[in-house]
Amino acid sequence: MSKALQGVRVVDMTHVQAGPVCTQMLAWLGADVIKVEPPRRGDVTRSQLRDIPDVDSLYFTMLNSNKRSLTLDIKHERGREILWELLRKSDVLVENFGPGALDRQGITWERLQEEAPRLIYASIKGFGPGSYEQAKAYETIAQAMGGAMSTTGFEDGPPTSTGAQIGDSGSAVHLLAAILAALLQRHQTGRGQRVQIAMQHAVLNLCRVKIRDHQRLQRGPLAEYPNQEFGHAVPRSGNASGGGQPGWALRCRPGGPNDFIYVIIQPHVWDRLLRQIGREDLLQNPAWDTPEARLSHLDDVFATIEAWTSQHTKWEVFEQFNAIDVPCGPVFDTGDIVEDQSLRATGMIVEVEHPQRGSYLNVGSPLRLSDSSVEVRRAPLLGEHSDEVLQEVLGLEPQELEAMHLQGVI
Ligand code: CAO
Repeated sequence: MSKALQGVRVVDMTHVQAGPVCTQMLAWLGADVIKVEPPRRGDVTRSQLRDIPDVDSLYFTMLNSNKRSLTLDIKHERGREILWELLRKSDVLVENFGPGALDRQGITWERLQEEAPRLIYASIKGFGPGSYEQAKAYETIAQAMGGAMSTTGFEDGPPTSTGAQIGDSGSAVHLLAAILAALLQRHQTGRGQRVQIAMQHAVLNLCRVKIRDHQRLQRGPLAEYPNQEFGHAVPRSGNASGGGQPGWALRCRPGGPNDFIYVIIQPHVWDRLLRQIGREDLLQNPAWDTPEARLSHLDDVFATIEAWTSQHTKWEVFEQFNAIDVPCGPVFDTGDIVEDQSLRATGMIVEVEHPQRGSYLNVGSPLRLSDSSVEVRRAPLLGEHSDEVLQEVLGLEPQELEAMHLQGVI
């Protein structure tokens, strides 16, 4: 079967999380992703959070599948020459170094347009042009500055980061969309273009509803929030749904840290819900009957449902509430995720063989295309494809490769 991005060559100068997640998706879609890494050390994540001594970490292997690895010292003159040759023969360059890192090596947008006019030059930085432009950024910094942290957590606790990597992986998804659009536009114009994503912007894009609520707040308290007091900014609202229908995480049996189910109250299934939890006595009670009436005592409403859910496991509640069409979701802990049969069966959790670590689990591709299937292949070892890539793409001779190995260029 052909792949959506077959024939697209990507020079992947990404590191850590944000960039690699984007190029991993390009690779899943069939692009030839050549990860260019500093010789000897490679992407810093190869050796971060190692669980097995001297073996590429899961941090690296889970973010770099389906790629080829080329070691190349871009601070060495010959290394930079090789990089330029590669860029002239490629479609996309992706990088997420700190501000100015590639410029310092003479790899500028101006020169790229001259040397490789069809190349799409894609970057992730912490921030867009302006006051914060020169600052480096990591996941939680983007969460802090994009509006996520101040709105996450409980009212009486500190700003909280979310486990979902919306700063890094969230930026990666935005960058993917932008690169694909640029590839499409190149069909019309014949030209590449500069593609940039700021992590702060990506997080803010994901916090859109909180800015909606900020503006609503200027006209009065937010009735659907569980909070009693409101200041000038949107408060942390714990597990409130944030949408038009109220929701909350409710305790289940046996009461472990993740024995919770998230339940949303849709008005048209409210009666069924009351019957299911044995509270027919509340049917037609004016204080409980309409969404507006319930809004003023949501704590009480959810405590009433919880009195029933806490007698059942989250799986039992899921089954019984689904049977009556009540939207709900058990809180999956990471053990639940990796053992879930439907996630395994649909390829969202896949087992991959690795020559150094044996088998490991990877999160598969959520991108489902009927004409471009994804087979997750293990991440490359450092420099595993250096000779292969330089021979195949640039036609370098074995003697030249040997000399470059000796000089430490590759
Ligand atoms: N050969 C030789 N040198 C190489 C190389 C290669 N193949 N690839 C990269 N390098 C060098 C760069 O030239 C640069 O060197 P200089 O600093 O001397 O110019 C250096 O490696 C990388 O610099 P950096 O600023 O990117 O690295 P850092 O560890 O200090 O900062 C980070 C890391 C993530 C904070 C920074 O890269 C950043 O802000 N990136 C943009 C935002 C981002 O993507 N953050 C997501 C991080 S994931 O949580």
